[in-house]
Amino acid sequence: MAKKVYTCFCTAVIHRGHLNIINEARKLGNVTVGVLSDEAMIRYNRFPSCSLTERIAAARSIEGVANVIVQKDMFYDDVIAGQRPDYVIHGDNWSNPEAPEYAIRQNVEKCLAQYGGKIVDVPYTFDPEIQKIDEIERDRLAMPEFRRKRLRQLIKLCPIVKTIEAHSGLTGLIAEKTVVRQDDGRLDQFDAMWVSSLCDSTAKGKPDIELVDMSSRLRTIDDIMEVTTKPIILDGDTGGLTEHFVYNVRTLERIGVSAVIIEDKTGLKKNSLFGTEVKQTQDTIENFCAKIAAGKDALRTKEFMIIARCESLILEQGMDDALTRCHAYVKAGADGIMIHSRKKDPAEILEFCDKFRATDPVTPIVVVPTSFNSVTESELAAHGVNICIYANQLTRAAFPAMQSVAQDLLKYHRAQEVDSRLMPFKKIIMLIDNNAR
Ligand code: SPV
Ligand code: MG
Repeated sequence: MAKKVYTCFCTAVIHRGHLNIINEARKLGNVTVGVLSDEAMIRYNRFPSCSLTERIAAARSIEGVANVIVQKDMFYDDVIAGQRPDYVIHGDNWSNPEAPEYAIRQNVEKCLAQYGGKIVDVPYTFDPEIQKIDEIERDRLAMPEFRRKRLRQLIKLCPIVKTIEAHSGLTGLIAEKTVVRQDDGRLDQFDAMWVSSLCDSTAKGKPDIELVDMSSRLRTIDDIMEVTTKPIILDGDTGGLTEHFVYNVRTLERIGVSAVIIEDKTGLKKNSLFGTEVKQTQDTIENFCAKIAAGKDALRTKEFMIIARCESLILEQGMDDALTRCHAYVKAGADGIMIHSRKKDPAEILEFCDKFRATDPVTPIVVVPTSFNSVTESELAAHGVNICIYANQLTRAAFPAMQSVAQDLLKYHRAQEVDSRLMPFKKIIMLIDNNAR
């Protein structure tokens, strides 16, 4: 009987490298291709630039492929248990212990060993043409029409959309490229970026009081967009005057931002983390609803999201006020709500989420666990949260590191003492590749 050969594709475009694997696979037996699901692809590699159905059709169209299935997890356990292939064939790029995929190879080896199956490593095809295809794929994902809708797609696909602050090209690259191997060997990465008013202002040495104007914020967004593909959520502060907001949402929508979050405050906005220590005025429900409705009316796509941020818990107005406001904002057209808290204990936020979800099971909920930082993503997801924003940790990590190096340069009058704390330039260059994305 013909041997069974299995290979998994996590690609939107079939190129010479894949065809080479299929050719090698055919020499060994009947070939089944597993197409990695969207959910697994976004953690493993990058967001798919075409649908699962299209990827399945592409795999089916390859000569010599007998069978196409969907692989739902980046680990092969279920597929191997179901298919019991004699061989799993893969490019040898996963044999390098430093490679993020190495743990996957080890897992496959363990699964196959249970019944005598074997891994076949095919020399990885390094080819400028393949590299070019890969670059074109990434560039496509950076285009406004792909990037803008991606946040809505991620909300559907992910248990929780992990979002990290970015305020420059470099921090954008960290958000884009940081991939870690979890304890269980699976890979993970951030899904989206938050352009924080606090961090964007801080990077410019300015206070977070809506002083950094929209032109400057757009400049920051453009720097990030130049070198990334992941979706962007803009911290839109209060949204400003409604008459200006309607223009600004159109600009953001056109350039490919996915969402703006505006908060229900008026007058000189101060950062929420000051809470009631500084004077802050909450907008009326009517005014804020009118601003949301005007913004929604100005949009030209169904993709861009206007998310309403409620400051009732920050300003100690109580749970009922927070719930009343959020439901009203949704009624006015908000595509999501953000609820914020300054409490160390996440109980207040979780109580809000449970109560909100009791009457609204669908509207996306966003939270920013800066103060209540003991809460985990899975706890938040279990209480109905859709987007978790790590709003300022990169800035707060970089600032003390830079400050202490600056102090020690002054102290020692040479650079040797700080060297062990510095990243070799070679590593930074690897982050900033020629194609930038
Ligand atoms: C920001 O990041 O600018 C925010 C979130 O608005 S917070 O600082 O927590 O208010
Ligand atoms: Mg802000």
